[in-house]
Amino acid sequence: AEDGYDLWLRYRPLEKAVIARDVPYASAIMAQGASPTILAAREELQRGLSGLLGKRVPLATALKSGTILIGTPKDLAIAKLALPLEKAGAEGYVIKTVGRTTVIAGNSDVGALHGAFAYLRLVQTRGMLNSLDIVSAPKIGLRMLNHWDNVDRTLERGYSGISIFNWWELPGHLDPQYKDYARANASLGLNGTVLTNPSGVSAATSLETAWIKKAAALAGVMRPYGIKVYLSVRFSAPMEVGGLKTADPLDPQVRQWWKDKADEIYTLIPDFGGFLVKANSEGQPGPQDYGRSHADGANMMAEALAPHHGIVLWRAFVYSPSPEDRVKQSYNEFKPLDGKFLPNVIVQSKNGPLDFQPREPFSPVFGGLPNTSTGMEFQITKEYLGFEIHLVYLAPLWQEVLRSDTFAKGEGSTVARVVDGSLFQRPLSSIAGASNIGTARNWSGSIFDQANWYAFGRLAWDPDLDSKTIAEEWLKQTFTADPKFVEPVTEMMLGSRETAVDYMTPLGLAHQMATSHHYGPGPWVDDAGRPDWNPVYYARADENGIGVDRTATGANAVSQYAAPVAKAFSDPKATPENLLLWFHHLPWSYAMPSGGNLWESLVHHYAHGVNKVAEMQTRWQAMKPFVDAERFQITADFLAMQKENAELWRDGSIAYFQSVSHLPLPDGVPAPA
Ligand code: GCW
Repeated sequence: AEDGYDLWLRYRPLEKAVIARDVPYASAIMAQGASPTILAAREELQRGLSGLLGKRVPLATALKSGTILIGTPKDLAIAKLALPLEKAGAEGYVIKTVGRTTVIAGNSDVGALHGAFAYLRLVQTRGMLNSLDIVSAPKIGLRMLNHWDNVDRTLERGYSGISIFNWWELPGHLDPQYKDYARANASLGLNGTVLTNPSGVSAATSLETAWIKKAAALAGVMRPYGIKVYLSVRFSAPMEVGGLKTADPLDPQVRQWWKDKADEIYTLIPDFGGFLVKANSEGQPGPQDYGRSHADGANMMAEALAPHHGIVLWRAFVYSPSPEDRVKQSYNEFKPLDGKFLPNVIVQSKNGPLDFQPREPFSPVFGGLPNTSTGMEFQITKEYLGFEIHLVYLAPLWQEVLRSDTFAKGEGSTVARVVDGSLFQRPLSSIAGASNIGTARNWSGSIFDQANWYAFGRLAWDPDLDSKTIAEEWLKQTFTADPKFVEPVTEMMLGSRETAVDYMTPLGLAHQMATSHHYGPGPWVDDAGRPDWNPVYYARADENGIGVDRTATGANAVSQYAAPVAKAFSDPKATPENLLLWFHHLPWSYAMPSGGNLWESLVHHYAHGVNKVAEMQTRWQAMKPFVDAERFQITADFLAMQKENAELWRDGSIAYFQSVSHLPLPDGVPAPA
């Protein structure tokens, strides 16, 4: 059944005419070398091509005309071809048609494996394979998923079942799904995975010896696929796991405990990636509990990991109840520490200064820390975007962030260039996505949420890729290459994020979701337990107007950006309309550059969002002939739910804002039910 388990690695037979015309030199597979990675590449090529070509593609033991040749220059047949491997880096690849041979090569076995997956992607997306001449290398060093999976297998902010990591059965039993997980990630070129949630006790438990052995078993499955395993660690683990009386990072016993723990981990997992840490954030313990700084905490762990070449990913998602605007706190905390982190520390910041909202400006941490390796953290799981139910393709959101110009070193200092390390010539670079994977047969809860996992991985490899290209690739591999399907559905995906912004948080509003679950609307909520969790704090609507003044006359968050950006955000006329209320408190009568006044525009955005969901429904119905019953139906059902939810967002939000603005509904907008 087409339940979505195969993800984008479906390898269903191509049309006969396409095979004859476009897939030459694939009659047999000749793999050079016998490492587990080369064997994995060979296995994938055989599996993929046999499926796509509709007949078993044999392995060859001698190079014949028409064969695929895969390996590294360690092999003489490949070395003598003078391939442009100097541009492929340690993990990239060359794919080149040489005479009547398709050569797939990397400088390393993992590079060759990435090339095998890239080649299969080309075949699946109906690329022209007659005279290939491709070189590709990842632009970002560490490309990883962050699982918010608890050791009891519950997921924090997961909407797709429970954790695929079955800790109870590990290390004794390796579920075959682990290998499919590794294949899927390797197909995108991801090279790391953090197995555990940075919040809560899992980050301590997983440092116990028995659990390290479980992680080691998973590392064994990931290793051939070029994926390193990392763990989230809890700052207080020396007390909880080690029985010490303190976790003070300047205490010699504590420092020794982390060193010993690191040594133990590396004995069991020689290529262990490192630690992810959430400290002094949302109630998690941290160095500030002892009057120490984030740098003291991070550097203690970095010292323990450095002899083993491990990395500390120290999260910048730090805030506490305070009179200071929440969106300013992360930058305020880390700016004074710029340059104080050891070389194997990465400060990992969420894309925006708040919390994975449908739209936020980029976080000023990007560009603000020239002497710190600054990693990107995106959220693949859609905590604030309708969970697995709403069809929201996230690549346009991520692309918007990556292409934002920080102006940190003048024009062209995009967030992407900060993250890939090139702007400030940083030794380390990283990008992480909070995973949306669980035990659901389709992995992500919905079919279209697979596209977000896919898009994250593709952007991690190349942050300059375009959302449209990625959507087309994914659709062709996941469903069909028929343009009558791919074109309309690509368009639907590309518009879907803006649609969600419209019915949830238009014009730069944020955090209007109901308390704690964050699914439905809650603009009226002012009793979430903490002022900085109250939706009313983020809209500040009253009879005079709406929005948060973050200019110099207000919270002055604009001051955290480079001068040209700060200048634009300080002026409502120069602020992009889609961020207007993030930076400005404006009267309802404010004349919008796009027409009408602020009140009318706001209401129209909500209504427009609902109309667009209705359009998505109609469009999907027309796609029925192209999609198998099961995947068609779950998508149709979810769109119907999304439509109802969007109406609730529209009606609830408008009703609340109207109760403070006391203004009549503009023409063309239905009165709330
Ligand atoms: O978005 C918030 C979530 C928390 C999460 C936190 C974080 C892992 O509501 O569930 O905890 O962010 O990123 O640490």
